[in-house]
Amino acid sequence: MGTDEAELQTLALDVLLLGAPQSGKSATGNVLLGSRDFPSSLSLAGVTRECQLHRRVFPGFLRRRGEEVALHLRVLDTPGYPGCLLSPERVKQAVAEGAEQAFAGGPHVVALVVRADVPFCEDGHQLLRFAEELFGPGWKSHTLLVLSHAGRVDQAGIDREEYLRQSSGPFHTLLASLEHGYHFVENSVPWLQTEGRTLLEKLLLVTRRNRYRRLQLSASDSLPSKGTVR
Ligand SMILES: Nc1nc2c(ncn2[C@@H]2O[C@H](COP(=O)(O)OP(=O)(O)OP(=O)(O)O)[C@@H](O)[C@H]2O)c(=O)[nH]1
Ligand SMILES: [Mg+2]
Repeated sequence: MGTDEAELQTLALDVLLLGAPQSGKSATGNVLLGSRDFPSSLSLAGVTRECQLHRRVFPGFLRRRGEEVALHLRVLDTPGYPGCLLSPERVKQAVAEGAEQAFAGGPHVVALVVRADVPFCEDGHQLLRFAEELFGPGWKSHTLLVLSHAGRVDQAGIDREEYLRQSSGPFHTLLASLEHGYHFVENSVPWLQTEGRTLLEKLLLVTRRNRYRRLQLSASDSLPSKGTVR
């Protein structure tokens, strides 16, 4: 098989997870990979202290021109922002370096993980500014809002879409500003791969709409350098 042919039969998807501490970033990464590769647990201190990359190949994930295409998924997990133990500058530097090392040219898509069951307030604003500082204003066109803890909405007996329609303030503004919308996940389910499949498909759709262009990091002079990080 020639290189061109091999490339036709594979599809790369590089996903960057961003979110506040304990929002469910690592658990969402696990759902995407269908594994428990990323350490994920309840913690007051925050679990993920540095970026971590995991990958998985899904043979025959989709069909193209009658041929099976394998999905080559890479997921970069990151420390939460704004963090409790690491300074904002430290997290920014870690994420910028992690993304640069993991993905030549940047990720295809950002999964912005936000808890569906808690209000989106000042921390949320800081998170959005963080994404903008990392990638510039173009970040929104490469981002899918991933609403974790969806089961809490279900348990309250509220229809998920209705729940979002009732939102107001900063969360409503965020929702309205993201052209690719949102996706609910319930990361506590035992069948990770089933829960992850629809999320993967949505992330691929975002990537396809962007014609597989990557999201480039902002020029490094607008990001903290090692010497300036406390
Ligand atoms: N019920 C429920 N629990 C979740 C969900 N997502 C994450 N959790 C739980 O929330 C806690 C934190 O999840 P993590 O995946 O470690 O979150 P994180 O954002 O990676 O956390 P840090 O690395 O500490 O920033 C864990 O106990 C998870 O099991 C979800 O969708 N539903
Ligand atoms: Mg984590």
